[in-house]
Amino acid sequence: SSPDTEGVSPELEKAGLLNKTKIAEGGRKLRKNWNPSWVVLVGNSLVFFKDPKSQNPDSWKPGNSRPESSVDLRGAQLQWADDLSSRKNVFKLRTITGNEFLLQSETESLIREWYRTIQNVIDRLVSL
Ligand code: I3S
Repeated sequence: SSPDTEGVSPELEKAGLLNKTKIAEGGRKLRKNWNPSWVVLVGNSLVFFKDPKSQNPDSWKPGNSRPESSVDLRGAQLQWADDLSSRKNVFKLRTITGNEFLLQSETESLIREWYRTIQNVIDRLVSL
């Protein structure tokens, strides 16, 4: 975990602000709607918050604020997706249930770090 989130919880892997759009629900294509999202990687889940007031490392704790949605990373797939957007630094997350999200940052190092960390969790879940 990064220095600013260390010590919060052994389960909290990463938290930060990314641009997000959902592009499919259960395999059915959706119209894009990009929005900034506070993204929290905790345990087996990627949790999204849209409330700017909830943008802090304690956000994910039960009862602290209500997530917009949450994604189970077991069986999920990641791939770089610069072909799916005019934006740079974009990757696609596909869940086992066929929900698809694009996540993006203007900062290449930051999005690479997110990709690497989420992939590590996905890989860890495969071997459980
Ligand atoms: O992949 P697309 O359809 O070209 O994505 C763009 C559109 O969804 C656009 O919305 P409308 O067509 O509803 O106006 C969005 O505003 C754009 O952000 C989408 O493209 P990018 O390249 O930003 O992912």
